[in-house]
Amino acid sequence: MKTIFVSGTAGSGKSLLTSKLNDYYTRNGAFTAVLNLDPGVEHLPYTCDVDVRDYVDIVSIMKQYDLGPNGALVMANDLIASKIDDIQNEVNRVNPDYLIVDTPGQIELFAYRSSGPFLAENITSDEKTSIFLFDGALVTTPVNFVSIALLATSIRLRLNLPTINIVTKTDIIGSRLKDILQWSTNIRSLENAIGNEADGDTYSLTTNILRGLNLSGFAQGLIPVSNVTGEGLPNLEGALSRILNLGEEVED
Ligand SMILES: Nc1nc2c(ncn2[C@@H]2O[C@H](COP(=O)(O)OP(=O)(O)O)[C@@H](O)[C@H]2O)c(=O)[nH]1
Ligand SMILES: [Mg+2]
Repeated sequence: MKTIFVSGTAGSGKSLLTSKLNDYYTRNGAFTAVLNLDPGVEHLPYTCDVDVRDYVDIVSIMKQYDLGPNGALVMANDLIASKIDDIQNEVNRVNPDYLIVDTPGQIELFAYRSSGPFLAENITSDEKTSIFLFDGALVTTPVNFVSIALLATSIRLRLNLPTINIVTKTDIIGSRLKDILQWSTNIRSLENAIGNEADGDTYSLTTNILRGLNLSGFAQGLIPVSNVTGEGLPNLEGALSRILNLGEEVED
């Protein structure tokens, strides 16, 4: 089994991508399963094979511990780690070729508390990787782009997995996609764009962060993906395959 964690900011398209990737692999003859790790989600665009909500229930946590929704979400995310044996047993029963893991809407609850890194480390799998979603609707200015790139790097640090960075919602951002893709590979063009947008403290902070990110190997480019039209999914599958299968791709 190979495991793919889908991470990114709230609303960046994690759940929709999980669904599309699941369909894509299935259409191409691979046996996949989906694990939902979001204890707070109400509607999902796919049918879960394994669902953390079967083990952690937000409403009963709110009642039992007299917590509001935010406190209950924090607690629910922390409780996920204690359910890893149950989750692993269920995954083993399904025993897919690929397990796609949809992570909680609020990425900081998953990645910066202990449960996310614990799960990423301890789930038993031949290979593991993470996809980080840059929300196409958010990264339309160079300063926002660098902020999200910093977050992507920070999440990579926390989950400690090889990471593929993608930009989503390419169907709604039109010609801005061209700039975003150029910024993601050409640090100089990004620095110039930052210079046009920002000055003073914002300029120096953004460019200094960028240089640090660059030294940590950030400028690998983003794979453009639309979860609505499916554009870019074959490229994403290819990139996943290079990490998970040492280059062998599923049939298209
Ligand atoms: N146009 C467009 N909308 C998208 C795309 N990906 C996600 N969405 C929409 O963005 C919203 C949030 O997506 P969701 O998958 O729930 O994000 P999550 O919080 O990261 O799991 C939903 O309304 C999706 O339909 C995309 O590639 N293109
Ligand atoms: Mg989601």
